[in-house]
Amino acid sequence: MPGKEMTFMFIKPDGVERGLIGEIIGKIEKKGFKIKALKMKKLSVKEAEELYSPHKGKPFFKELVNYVTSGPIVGIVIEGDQCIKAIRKMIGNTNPLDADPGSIRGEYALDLTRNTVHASDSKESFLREHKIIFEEKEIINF
Ligand code: FUP
Repeated sequence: MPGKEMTFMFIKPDGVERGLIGEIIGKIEKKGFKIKALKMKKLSVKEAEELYSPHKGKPFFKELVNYVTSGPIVGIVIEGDQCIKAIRKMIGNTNPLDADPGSIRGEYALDLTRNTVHASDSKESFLREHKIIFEEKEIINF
């Protein structure tokens, strides 16, 4: 596979609360991508601030950290051909009202903050973000 790479995604508290874990993971698997690591956890404030550190100082930062620590999330490491770009396309625009109807945010979300999923937007983001949730030994090679 020439463009094989990994990306990081997590299902946010609204997605977990509404019982969308299976549907979201199902979409990733049906697309042909491989799940390499999976973990449900409640983020600490420190972990959430680290995850969203590029947005530190922005007016929505505190609300975002409060929200993302309000309930459990499901972290996912995904592998496949050009999966960084492909998964970003599958999750849709940040604002669910602008997300394509077939995308995860387009299908399941209405609110800019409670927008159901996150996915890394670059290799650098993947490398930084997945380490907040996963240890390297938790990524399974098979
Ligand atoms: P994305 O990469 O699509 O998750 O979008 P961004 O990195 O631009 O934003 C990070 C998170 O901040 C998004 F999930 C939504 C949230 N956000 C707000 O809550 N309010 C805003 O005004 C902008 C973004």
